[in-house]
Amino acid sequence: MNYQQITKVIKQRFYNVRLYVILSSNLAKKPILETLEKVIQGGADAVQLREKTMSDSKFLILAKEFRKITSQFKTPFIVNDRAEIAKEVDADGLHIGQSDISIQIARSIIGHEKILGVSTHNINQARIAQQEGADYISAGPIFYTATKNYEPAVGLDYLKQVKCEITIPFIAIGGINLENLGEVLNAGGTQVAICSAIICSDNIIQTTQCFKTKLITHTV
Ligand code: 3NM
Repeated sequence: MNYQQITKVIKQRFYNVRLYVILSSNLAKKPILETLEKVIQGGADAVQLREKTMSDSKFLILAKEFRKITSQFKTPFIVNDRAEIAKEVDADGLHIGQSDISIQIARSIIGHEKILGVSTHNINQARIAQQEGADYISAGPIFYTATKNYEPAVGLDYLKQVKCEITIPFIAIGGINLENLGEVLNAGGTQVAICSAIICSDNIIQTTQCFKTKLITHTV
């Protein structure tokens, strides 16, 4: 397979991503690269590096390490927010928020072969992201989360709306843990992004495995 074919396969694979784990070094209990290896071992289908306060130079070094490890395990690797770095380290994709660069600019930097994800908090944003060419959206925060405490929880109704209308993959996010995962699944959220419930847990591998098992064994 040539490079473009591989990227196409990764884009297709995003439809099958059940467990998407978001990693931030200021939240993780263990060193960040150890955390990364453990979430991959536990069965994460994709990972995102999200470092809101780190300098670009430090982020670049870390993103290169992430690229090495994720390539080894063939785990899709998405960079949060920093399009130029996503391009430089040849990440599989970029995730942008509503107040980051536009979808058009993001696309012009990373190209059409890479995955582009967009955070959405209401159905209008979801419609626009889909129209403008996002490969997936995140929908949330479903529940209150200290990880993004400035964004009010939107609840499960938003997820149900997205499920009815949106045709690209949608990832439920925000305050999801092993206790409330069932509610998300019952509302139609079969793809989830998890940060603190996994990276702050005492046993990262086991917690990741528990999420994965619940996700893949759920039947509607
Ligand atoms: N984005 P946790 S919620 C990074 O709704 C992020 O756009 C959100 O972390 C959104 O699993 C969120 O610890 C935090 O709640 C996810």
